Amino acid sequence: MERAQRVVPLREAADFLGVHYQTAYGWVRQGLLPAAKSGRRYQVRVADAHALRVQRAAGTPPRPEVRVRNWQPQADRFYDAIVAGEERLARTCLERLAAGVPFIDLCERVVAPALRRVGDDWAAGDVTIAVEHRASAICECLMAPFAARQRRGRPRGVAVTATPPGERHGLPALMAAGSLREDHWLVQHLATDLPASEVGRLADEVAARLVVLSAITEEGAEQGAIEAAQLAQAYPGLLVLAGRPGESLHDLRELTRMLA
Ligand code: B12
Repeated sequence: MERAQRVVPLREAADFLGVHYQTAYGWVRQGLLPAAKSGRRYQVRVADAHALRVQRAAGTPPRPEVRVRNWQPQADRFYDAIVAGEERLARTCLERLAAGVPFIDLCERVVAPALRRVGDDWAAGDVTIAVEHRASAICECLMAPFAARQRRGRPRGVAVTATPPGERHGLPALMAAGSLREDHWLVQHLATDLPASEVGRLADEVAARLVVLSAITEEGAEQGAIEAAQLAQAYPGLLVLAGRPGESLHDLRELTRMLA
C-alpha cells in the first residue's frame, strides 16, 4: 500500500503529531483530523496526519475548542430568542458559540433542541403556526452562512444533500450539508422535495460519491428509503444514505466515515 494511503491507530498519529492522545481524539471529534472507526478504535490515514502536522507547523493550529460545560442554557437562550422573533439576539447566541464550537455541535446541542421544543409547543397549542414559521425561518437564515463554510484540506469527495419528495422540513438537510462540509466533503445542497431521478442525474453530473436524503417525518423517511433504493440501483457505486426521525448528525458522520 502506498505510504500516504497507509492507516495508523489514532495513538500513533497523536505521537506523530506530538500531542497527547486526548488532544488528537478531540481533533477527530471536531472534524479537524479525519479518522475512521475500526471496531472500537480510530484509524487515521498517514497523509491526513501529515497534512495536519504541516498545517500546525505553518502556524495555523486548529481553532481552540470552546468548552461549554452546560449546553442547556445555550439552547434555552436560543429558544427564547427564536420564539420571541428576536433575530439579532439569536444571531448573537450562535455567533458567540460558532467562534469555537464545531458546526455539528451548534446544530445538535443548540439549534435542533430549540426547534424540537418549538414543535412541541406548536403541537400543544402553546405557539401559533406563524410563530413556529418565524422561528424556523430565523434558524434557516442564521444557519445558512455557517453551513456554507468549507473545511480546508484534502476533500473526501462530492456529496449531494436533499430531502425526498413531500418532505418540506429543510433544516436537517441544511445541517447535513454543513456537517459534511465540516468533515471535508464538497457538498452540493439541493434543499427540499426532489424526485430521485433529479437527484440522481445531478449526482452523476457532478461525480458525487455520496447522496444524503434527510427526513424527519415518517412519510419522508419512507419516501427517502424508496428513493435511496432506486438511486443505489441506478448508480452502482454511489452511496445513498436516507435519514430517519431520531437519527443525528453524529450518526450521519459515523456512517459516511465507515461506508464512503
Ligand atoms: C420547522 C418545522 C416545520 C416547518 C419547516 C420549515 C423548514 N424550513 O424546515 C414547516 C412549517 C414547513 C413544517 C411543516 C409541517 N410540519 Co413540521 N416541524 C417543524 C419543527 C418545529 C422543526 C423541524 C426541525 O428543523 N427540527 C430540527 C431538526 C434539525 O432536528 P432532528 O429532527 O433531530 O434532525 C436531525 C436529523 O435529521 C439529522 N440528520 C439530518 N440529515 C440526516 C441524514 C442521515 C442519513 C442521518 C443518519 C441523520 C440526518 O440531523 C438533524 C439534526 O440533529 C418540527 C419539530 C421537531 N420535533 O423537529 C415540526 C414537525 C417535524 N412537523 C410536524 C408536522 C406534523 C408538520 C406538518 C404535517 C404540519 C401541517 N399540518 O402542515 C407539515 C409537513 C410538511 C411536509 N410535508 O414536510 C411534526 C411531525 C410529526 C411526525 N412525527 O411526523 C413535528 C415533529 C411537530 C410536532 N411536534 O408534531 N414544519
